[in-house]
Amino acid sequence: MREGSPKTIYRKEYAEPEFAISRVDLVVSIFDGYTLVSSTLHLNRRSGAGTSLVLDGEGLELEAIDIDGESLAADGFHYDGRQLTIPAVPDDFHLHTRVKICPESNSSLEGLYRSRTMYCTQCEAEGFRKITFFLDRPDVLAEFQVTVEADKAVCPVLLSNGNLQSTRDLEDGRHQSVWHDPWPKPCYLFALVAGDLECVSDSFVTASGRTVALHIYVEAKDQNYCGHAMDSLKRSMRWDEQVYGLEYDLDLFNIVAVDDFNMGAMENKSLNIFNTSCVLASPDITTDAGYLRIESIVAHEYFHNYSGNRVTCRDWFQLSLKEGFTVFRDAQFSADMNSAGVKRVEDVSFLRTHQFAEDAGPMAHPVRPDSFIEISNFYTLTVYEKGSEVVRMLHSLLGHEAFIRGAQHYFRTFDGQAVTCDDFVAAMEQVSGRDLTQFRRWYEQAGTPELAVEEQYDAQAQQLTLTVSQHNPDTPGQSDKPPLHLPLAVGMLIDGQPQAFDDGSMTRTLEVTEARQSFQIDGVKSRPVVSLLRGFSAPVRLKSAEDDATLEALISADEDDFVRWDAMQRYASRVIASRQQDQGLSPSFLSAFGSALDSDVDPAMKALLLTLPSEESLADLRAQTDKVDVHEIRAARERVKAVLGNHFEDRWRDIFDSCATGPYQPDGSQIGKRALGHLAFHYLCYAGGDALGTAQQMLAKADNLTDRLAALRAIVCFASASDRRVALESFYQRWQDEALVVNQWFTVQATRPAADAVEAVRALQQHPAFDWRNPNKLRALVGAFASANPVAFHRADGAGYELLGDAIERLQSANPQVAARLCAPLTRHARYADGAAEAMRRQLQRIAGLENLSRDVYEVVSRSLEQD
Ligand code: B3K
Ligand code: ZN
Repeated sequence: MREGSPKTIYRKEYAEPEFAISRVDLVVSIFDGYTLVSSTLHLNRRSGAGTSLVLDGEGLELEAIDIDGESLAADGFHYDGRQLTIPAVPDDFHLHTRVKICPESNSSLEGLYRSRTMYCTQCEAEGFRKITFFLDRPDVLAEFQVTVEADKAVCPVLLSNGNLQSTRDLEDGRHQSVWHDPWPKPCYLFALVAGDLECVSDSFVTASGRTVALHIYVEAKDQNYCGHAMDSLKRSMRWDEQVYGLEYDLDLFNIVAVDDFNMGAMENKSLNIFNTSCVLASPDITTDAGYLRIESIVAHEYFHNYSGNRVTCRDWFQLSLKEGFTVFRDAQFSADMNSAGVKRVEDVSFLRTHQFAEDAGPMAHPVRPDSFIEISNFYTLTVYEKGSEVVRMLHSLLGHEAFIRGAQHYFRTFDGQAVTCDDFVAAMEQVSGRDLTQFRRWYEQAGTPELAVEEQYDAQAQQLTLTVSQHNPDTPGQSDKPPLHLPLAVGMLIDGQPQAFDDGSMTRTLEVTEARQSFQIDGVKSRPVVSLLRGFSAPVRLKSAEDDATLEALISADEDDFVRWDAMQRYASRVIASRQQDQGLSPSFLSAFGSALDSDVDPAMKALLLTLPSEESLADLRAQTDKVDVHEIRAARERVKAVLGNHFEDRWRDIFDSCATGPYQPDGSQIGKRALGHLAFHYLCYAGGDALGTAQQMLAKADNLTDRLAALRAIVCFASASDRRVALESFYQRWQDEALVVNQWFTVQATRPAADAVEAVRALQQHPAFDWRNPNKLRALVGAFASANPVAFHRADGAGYELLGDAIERLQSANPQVAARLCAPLTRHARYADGAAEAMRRQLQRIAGLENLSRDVYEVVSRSLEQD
């Protein structure tokens, strides 16, 4: 275990900073093997502050320090490797320091580091302190001027935030660029890039007629892969003007692609840095899902320019203020650009499978956490995805028009400030005149609320009564929680047809505020089938006991995409859990499935409807009442798939044939067709016939990665070991120079649902294309194995858990953030039966016992073990 317990930080202990920093002048000089950072801060004591100044600074080699030009004597300051303390400072002064850092040996990928041939930064949340001394907290906003210097041949491109002021050549083949950002910003938005990069350029004319230069910087080999990101950026800029009235505020917007990056992308002011996997696109290296993902991430980072940069967070507990809101904004954007129904179902499916599990586990926390040891551990599904659902509920409660006015009021009121989630809700209250006091509990209470709805129909009075009960389960540190305020959107079917309410509307939103509450609906002419939680109007578990006939009616006739999909998921989950498949599936389920097959929805939605609930979501359901046996779940699900594959074989074949597409286009119509065609092909693999022959043909003639991977996956899962090896080897030979495709190749093997995938993953860790320093490769191989291969990960002898334990041990001090994320599957140990749970805990204990355990991993592991 690490020495001394790391300190927990509490939200309630927030105190304003003692000093303001109005201006920062940095000179960053990059040399081979080390970098010098010279900083001049203009500081002002705020009223009531003490005499001493304490700055953050992690692992810096301090070479010089002076105040207003006077060098400090050795006893005039103290630096302990984490904080610099100067006991007595004036009220208004300039502090100059020079430090030496080593980007080349920075494997945490936080602060300034080297990735392949380029240098780049990642400062959010607390990486700036690894570059220079500062008040590294989001509520200190300063104007930055940055001079970057490096060897001109090694790093011809030198970038930072804001506008380029000047460039000039220096002695010894070096050069410099000076950047100035007029918008005061917290240091987590600082960025710097230096390297040998190509620039792909375009421009955008804003609503008010200003021309903004747009640049995407990539390695030369990737310069043909920027078109999709550039188009996505322009669409995002236009959308934010049209929907929120927000216009870009500088004349330059840069994106840089980097291969070694801990997450997807980062919204640094005017210098977004992207993981290559979230920006580069071409039919050969990007799947259909990848195209959509890139569009939404480019939009997300761009939207942060207002929701995050112009108005930022007061402290890191408020992270969802910018993240939840921005995820909501990017989801609105994607819904507008593509199919809104498909986007919603995909988002809900992701949230219910992964965020619900987080909320039910040891790391459960509110959207606005109360405490943390390491903030990097709180970039979670709860803060992002549940946070977005909370904003979506505000949107439903207020209506679109009032919500947008509220957002505009928020941006105007708090421009240039660091504020709280409460400020956001208050802005919404002010414009709408609504009291959102109870609604604020969504920010405070962890856990997924459970909703049960009882229906009563009075034929005489033509009245429907819905009685809604709400239960908020206990989570670590929180019990006896009061009810939440939530919108419950409902609709009706009568005689198998959507039915309007007496005011003519098809959907009515009930506002649930009590633990048990009845709603009367008048003018209902006969007993309806009730369609509940339309659009997934609140992030709750709906505990309903619909009979098969109700589910079938919803599947075949409801107007709401989510409800129809959810009814199918419920029905299929019930069938899979019931072991009914041993005797063949019931005619009523086959008829419901058949009606989904026949339904008149677009192909993308049909593909979602006909996809069985994932093994993960079945496990989540099972965990509500019992211990989870992943092997049993998989076997039952596979049997259902086989029955459906055989029963509807001719239909699948027709669908497969009719979904053939022409030359590849990543547009909505082709993407939907491919999704449905691949699903049909997948079912056909269970129906016998010559599915493998089809897969070989598909692989040979594919003109895009989506088809190629569907075929390769089928071969890897269903063909003999020797055919599998041949296909994998030839795929690798063809694509070995495309790192992003090789990552997919790793994932296909890591997720092969067979016990010996453990050995295969161990062998691939020795493959020349694998690299322990590269987070994409770690996620593609080790992450995918542990989170998406339940059969192998939960192998009875514990070899899967051990593989993950070994990887975390190897990584945890080199890259604490990535290592802490990899722990997630082990933290779910309480879900599983004794033997498995015990073996998972053994790995956690072993990690807990490591020397020099990083704060990140310590927090996750210790919280998971506390749960016992
Ligand atoms: N704000 C960044 C995430 C930073 C993560 C730091 N560990 C990306 C985003 O959400 O847009
Ligand atoms: Zn974000």
